[in-house]
Amino acid sequence: MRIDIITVLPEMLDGFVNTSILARAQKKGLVEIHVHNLRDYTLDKHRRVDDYPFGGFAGMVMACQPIDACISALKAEREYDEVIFTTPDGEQFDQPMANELSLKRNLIILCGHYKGIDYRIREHLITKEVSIGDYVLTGGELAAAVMSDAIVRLVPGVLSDEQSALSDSFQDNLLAAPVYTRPADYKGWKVPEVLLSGHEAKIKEWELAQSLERTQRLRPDLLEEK
Ligand code: 6GU
Repeated sequence: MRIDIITVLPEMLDGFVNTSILARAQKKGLVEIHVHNLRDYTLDKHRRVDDYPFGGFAGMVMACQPIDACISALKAEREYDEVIFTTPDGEQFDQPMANELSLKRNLIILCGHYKGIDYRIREHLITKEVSIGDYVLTGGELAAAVMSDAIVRLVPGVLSDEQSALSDSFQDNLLAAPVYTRPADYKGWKVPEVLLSGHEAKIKEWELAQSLERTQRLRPDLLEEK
């Protein structure tokens, strides 16, 4: 899978893209993440990518030309399954959306900024508008990073144990059960006895009961849906 992220702040994404699981996934050849600086595509001699809004509103608006030029250059190289725009008024990103997007081949994520982008870009080039939650960020870079992380870890082979993505919180609308490691007794804080029993069926039963209890207590809304 390949993700192309278009941004005015590439340095915000560099660390993320070249660190940890994402870096390993790229080295293994499982995913490619390319970050594009929108300023490289502007025809403006001052490298500007935004302009004043028509109508005299406050704030700046990202102009059509650089965005169109960048997306067109990418599309000339390969077909894209989705051209995503990060915006607080988009569809709410969640685990089902991450699952769906992890099955795609090529994705573009355009990071929103300033007051917004010229609406014609949204009408003509964007295929999906996504928000990561009901709060406002200064730009779409963190949203693009959140989405890329959630998507890439689902690509087969990225996580060492594929089970570990399938047993995530949310994959079955249940929160995950607590986990523990050695020592079994730390300063008198004890690991639940059943986990030390070696009794596999009992452990599975405990795990499900914990998941249900935690979901009921912390996220009852997950049990109500559908
Ligand atoms: Cl995708 N962008 C911005 N700027 N703010 C957000 C968001 C996106 N999702 C939640 N808040």
